[in-house]
This record gives sequence, structure tokens and C-alpha cells, in this order.
Amino acid sequence: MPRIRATSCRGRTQAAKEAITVNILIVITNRYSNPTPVMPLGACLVAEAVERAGHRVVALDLMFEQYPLQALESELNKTSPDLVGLSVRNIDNNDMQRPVAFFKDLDQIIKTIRSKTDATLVLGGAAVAVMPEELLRYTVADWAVLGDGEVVFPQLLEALSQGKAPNQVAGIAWLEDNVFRKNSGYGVRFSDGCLVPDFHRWIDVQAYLSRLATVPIQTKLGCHFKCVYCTYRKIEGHDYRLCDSRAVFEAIRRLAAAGLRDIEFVDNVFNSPYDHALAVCEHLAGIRLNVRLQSLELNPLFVDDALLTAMERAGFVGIGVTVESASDTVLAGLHKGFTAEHVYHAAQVIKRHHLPCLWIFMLGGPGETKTTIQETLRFAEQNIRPKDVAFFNMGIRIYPGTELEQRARKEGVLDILPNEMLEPVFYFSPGLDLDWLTQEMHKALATHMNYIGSTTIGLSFLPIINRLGYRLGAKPPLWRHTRLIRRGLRFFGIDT
Ligand code: B12
Ligand code: SF4
Repeated sequence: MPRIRATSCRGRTQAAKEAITVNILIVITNRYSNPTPVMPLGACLVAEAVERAGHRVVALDLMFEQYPLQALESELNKTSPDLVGLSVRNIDNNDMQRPVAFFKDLDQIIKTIRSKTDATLVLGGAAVAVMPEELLRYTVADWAVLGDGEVVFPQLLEALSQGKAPNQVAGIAWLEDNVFRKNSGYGVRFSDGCLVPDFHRWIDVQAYLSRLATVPIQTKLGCHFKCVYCTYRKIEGHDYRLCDSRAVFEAIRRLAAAGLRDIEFVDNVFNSPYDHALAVCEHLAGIRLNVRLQSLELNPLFVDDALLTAMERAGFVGIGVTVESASDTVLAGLHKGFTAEHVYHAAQVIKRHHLPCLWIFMLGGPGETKTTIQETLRFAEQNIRPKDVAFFNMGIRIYPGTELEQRARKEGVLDILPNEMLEPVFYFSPGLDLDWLTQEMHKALATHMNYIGSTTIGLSFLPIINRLGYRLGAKPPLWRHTRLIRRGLRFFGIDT
């Protein structure tokens, strides 16, 4: 079997430039099960794409492995791969109060791989697109794939196995003489209309479903907004790349036929561009499939009666609106591109419909003070229906290259180097007292059983609740059961 380490292929002769089957092991490294385990859509799409390109692929999902390093060792022995692809989703848990640095798990994983094989090591996954240089340095991997893995990874393999220069492939990053290099550029992800993999082929689907996981699907990439903290444009680009609504319908039909009926749209913003979202929903409403749909990523700017009616008719069972704040000062500081008036308007529209709604807030952003927090809490008090749920996150994770990073440096609240920012680091408005906010939120959560904070999401026993819920017949989304769960926990003396 060809060993295709980056260095060895550079000097290959013309004769070697023929199609070579590469033995690939894709290791899905995410083991975080809160609030529910997330099915690794991207890793499965990538596995299928390289298999289509003629390579031999095995996927090892570490999510439910009791002894992940032993499982990895045994798979390395079994498959003896030429190339190991690491799918890395989360850098950390984005929780300022109880931060957990997931990227550190890579240390032992890499050591295990390196102790068994000298196979080429390729990084991919959302985390890698967010902090490629830092993760390349941390893991000393050979290559990192940024963005559209199912397009870029097969091209990288072709280059590696045929002796072409991999650094010519758009969407690749690497370290050369300790200097970070990247060949940026995005693929055309939806060109073949293939949106969903055959999940059963790669992962233990039932293990996910029995923990109330939903099945992810994406209908677009890119975002025109410019929120100061956001990494999504780094992952997906600024320009919209839309998947045709007929292809979305066909993909959902395929999922339903495979028994996968709780489906979640994981677009960065589901309802922007508005016409695209409406077309997708109307298509699905036209021929009702037996599915339960949801999306947590609605922008209040584009919430109107026509869209919500189409969503209801399409089979949506829950929506999330990412408003972040109901204060003009904070919304302006975050560059959200909408105002408090839009937030209030969205609330009026939502009240006219039956769809359960999760309201998502981010407290402590630029310009946040006691007064702006009170504005947001007042909005929540007066506009969020008791059957709906409000999620309040405190502090904002700062990523290198964002406007928030620049602002934090200017305000003197951030003084570490980008390389040190794999360790979770958060922005918290200098105009706000953290103890005051913590107490305020404690009171708000104590008096509203439909409110949750990041601590609730990070509860160590949430996975047990998920399994129990599934056995009792609960259906996703999990947040719809917030009141019940919180009341139940309170009964047992656990105040979340
Ligand atoms: C939707 C979403 C969610 C949903 C997921 C719902 C669901 N059923 O899947 C919810 C709300 C539950 C969620 C939760 C969390 N999320 Co989230 N989420 C996203 C979002 C918007 C899309 C993810 C997605 O499915 N993309 C579509 C698939 C196709 O893309 P992909 O998996 O990235 O795969 C592509 C590439 O990465 C690459 N690739 C993937 N694997 C591999 C492997 C190899 C070998 C190669 C070569 C390439 C490759 O190719 C793939 C196809 O093109 C991203 C942001 C974004 N725009 O990506 C954040 C994001 C992934 N989430 C993030 C985080 C932090 C979290 C949470 C920890 C936050 C929290 N406390 O709630 C939790 C963790 C949940 C868990 N158990 O792991 C971060 C992760 C990186 C980081 N900053 O740490 C992101 C990037 C957002 C951000 N803040 O930067 N999330
Ligand atoms: S709307 Fe969402 S995806 Fe777009 S820039 Fe803002 S936070 Fe990022």
C-alpha cells in the first residue's frame, strides 16, 4: 500500500501518477453529548466522497466508545491506513462559567496514531476551519482541510497519491518550515445535489437516536451578515451557495425512507435568504413527508407570517430565534444587522402561530450594562410565551481574526497571542459586573421554569435524561421538554 506522507509524494515520477487506491481511516473525535450528541454529518459526507473517488474508507466514531484510545488502536491494527483523517468538531464547549477544552483530547489521539503508524495525518472539521493554524501547530498534522471537505479532501488525496503538489489544492492549509500557509478557496458543495450521506453505513445511528439526537441537513452555505464574534463566514464563506429546494426535498425523502424522521436544518441562518427558505418550506409543504423538522437558526429580520405558515405546513415542530439581545445598544455593538424593533416584531409574529420557539440570547457583549440586561429580561418576561423557552448564554467566546478579538484587544481585556486562544477565552463587557449578572440570572431562572443557561446545557447527567426521555417516548427537540425536566430535577432537589 502506498505511504503517502506529504514529503514522500513530492518527488514522484510521471509513472507513479496513476489512480491509486488509498487506505483511509476517518476518526470522528467528538465525544461531547450535551445537550444531545450531534450526528457527524460532515465526516460522513467526506467518507462517502472519498469512497466514491475509489478509495477504501473506514470510519471510527469515538462518540460512544467506552475506551476510545483502545478502540482507535485496534482499528489502526485492523486497517493499517495510509492516511488518517481526523474530524474535529469542537474546540471547547463555549461556556464561560464552566469551560471545557475539547481540543486537548487530540493529544492522546495523535500519540496513539503516531505510535502505530506513519500514515499521513489530515485534519478536517468545523474546529479546523475556525482555528487552522493553531490546530496544525497543536497536532503537528501534515495537512488541514478547510471548508468543504467532500470536495477538497478527494482532491487532496488525488494530489497526494499522484505526486502532484498538494498545496495547489484550494482549501488546504499546512505548516512549511514552521510557517503557516493556506491555499484558500471554497469548493462547490452542492454541485452534485448530494446533501445527506447514508448515515447507517458510517455510524451507529440508533445510538444517536436513542439519545434524542436529530438528523442534520444543510440547505445553504455562506452568510451576508457581519456579526463581530462570528466564525461561520470563516467556515463557509460570505457568498451564499444555495441548494435547490427540490434537492432538499429529495434528500429529506431519502432520510425518511431510511427511518430518519427527526430532521434538523443546520444552516448558519435558516431564513436568509428569505426566498430560499420559503421555497424549501413550500416544497416540503406541497408533498407532506412523515417527518418532524426543526431549525434553531432563525434571524428575527426575516420572521413573518408567510414563512411560519409554510414551516408549520411543512412539518416543523420547533424553531429557534437567535436574537442575542433585545437592546439596541448591544445589537449595534454585536453588528447583528437588526434592531430591538425587529426582535419585538418577530415576537408578535411568533405569538400568532403554534410553533414552539426557543429564544437564544447572548449576554455580556460589547456595550452591555445593567440597563441593557434589564431591557432584554423585560422583553423576555413580556414576550416569551410560557410554552416557549429562553436560553441565556453569558460571555462570548473570542476567536482569532474576528472583530471581537480586535475590540477586546483595544479595550485591554485580551492580551494573549492568537496561538494561545485554543484555550477558551471570553469577552465580557467591561461595563457589566459578572457577579451581578450571575445573581440576576440565578433569580430569573429560579422564577421561570422555561429559562435555561449554559450550565443547564452542560449538566453532566443530561445524557442520562436524554436516554430516559427516549425510552419514555419523548421526541426531539429536547428543549421543548424544558419545564418538565427542570420541574422533575427540582423535585429531586437539583436546581439547575
Ligand atoms: C448546527 C450547529 C449546531 C447544532 C447541531 C445540530 C445537529 N443536529 O447537528 C447545535 C445547536 C446542537 C450545536 C451545538 C454545539 N455547537 Co455547533 N454548530 C452548528 C453549525 C452552525 C453547523 C454544523 C454543521 O452541521 N455543519 C454542516 C456540516 C456538513 O459541516 P461540518 O460538520 O463542519 O463538516 C464539513 C467540514 O468541517 C469538513 N469535515 C468534517 N469532518 C471532516 C473530516 C475530514 C478528515 C476532513 C478532511 C474534512 C472534514 O467537511 C465537511 C463537509 O464539507 C456550526 C457552525 C458552522 N457554520 O459550521 C456550529 C459549530 C460546529 N458549533 C460549535 C460549538 C462550539 C457547539 C457547542 C459546543 C456549543 C454549545 N455549547 O452549545 C455544541 C456542541 C454540541 C455537541 N454535542 O457536539 C462550533 C465548533 C467549533 C468551536 N468554535 O469550538 C461551531 C463551528 C460554531 C462556532 N462557534 O464557531 N451546534
Ligand atoms: S448571522 Fe449568524 S452566521 Fe451570519 S455573521 Fe451573524 S452570527 Fe454569523
